[in-house]
Amino acid sequence: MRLDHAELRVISLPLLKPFRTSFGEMREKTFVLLRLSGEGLEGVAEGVMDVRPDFREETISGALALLKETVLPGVLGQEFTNPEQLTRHLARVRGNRMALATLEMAFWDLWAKSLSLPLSTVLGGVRDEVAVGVSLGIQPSIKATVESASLHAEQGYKRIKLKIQPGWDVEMVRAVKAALGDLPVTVDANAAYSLAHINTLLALDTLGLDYIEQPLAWNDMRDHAKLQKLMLTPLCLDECITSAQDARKALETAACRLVNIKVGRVGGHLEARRIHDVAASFSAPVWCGGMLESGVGRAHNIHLSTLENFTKPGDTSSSSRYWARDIIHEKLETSGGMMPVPKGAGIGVTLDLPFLDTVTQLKVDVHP
Ligand code: OSB
Ligand code: MG
Repeated sequence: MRLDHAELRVISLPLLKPFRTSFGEMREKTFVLLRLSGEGLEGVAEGVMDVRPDFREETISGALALLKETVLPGVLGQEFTNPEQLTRHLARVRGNRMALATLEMAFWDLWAKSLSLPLSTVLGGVRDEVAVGVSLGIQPSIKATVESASLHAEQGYKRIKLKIQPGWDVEMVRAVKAALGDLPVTVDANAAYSLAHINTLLALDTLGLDYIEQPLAWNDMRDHAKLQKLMLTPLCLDECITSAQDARKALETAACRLVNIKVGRVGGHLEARRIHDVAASFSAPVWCGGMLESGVGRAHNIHLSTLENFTKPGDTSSSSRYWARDIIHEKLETSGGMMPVPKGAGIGVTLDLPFLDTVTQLKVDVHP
């Protein structure tokens, strides 16, 4: 596959409801969209970098500059036979996994299209629908949280994940657990705690949570290993894991017992699949996380989630929970907590270009 042209856009989509985590509140989702063309076909992907480096260190402006000035000029006009070959070429870039993932994922879409196969088939997926839960942001009250959790449980979502932070944790989680009965409940702290909060963390350990996601610092596996020793509840790492090597070290040192795989965080589908395989070798389950993606990132996540060891429900819930209007024509909606895998070649979704133009803040063309 010869790569001919790339178009980078910055898109901003208003969220139906603000999404609050321990690191801040999002009212709209701003992201980089890449359209990559070669041999008369087009692959698309979105980056999961944010405007500010408050989830991990990458930013939209940094990723745009790197892609436009360094990474894309290095691949346009070149021939890549498969994603492995592209990834070997990209390995010269240190870090910047989110920026690289944007290109790698667009290439997988393009490559799968050139084979006239769905991405899930090319990746080695084993199912045509994937189990999903929801991630609920920090709400104004416990009552509002219990109501939202119950509503999503009624809609059939397979687990409820609650965002927590110091002061918004044990009491709230206890109330939701009491309302939901046997439905799996998890919490995600987005790195808001330290070992100084050990009493709160040990209280969370008594609540029957399925797992606790990234309680401690975004770059600190060591303290997670200390904490896991003191807890019965499995820890799940998100921010800490950017590669299969990270996942191997985390599982080897028991810093976690399962992994949230975000394809956009780890450099793309190839690395995501390696993490999936490493976890399987430790008999550790994985699940597919989300970053409030538009339909494009959502479709990539769904295809990835068809791999065998994605045995825990992911975060790829219905698009209509996030947007009044998505940037793709297809509807990505769950029923009974199951998200169907989009049919057709590649990621199986198509851009609504007239609408996309109305939400585009910046557009850059890159030629060989
Ligand atoms: O930590 O999983 C996270 C959203 C933005 C940034 C980080 C995270 C999240 C979510 C939402 O939990 C997942 C989703 O609904 O896409
Ligand atoms: Mg998380």
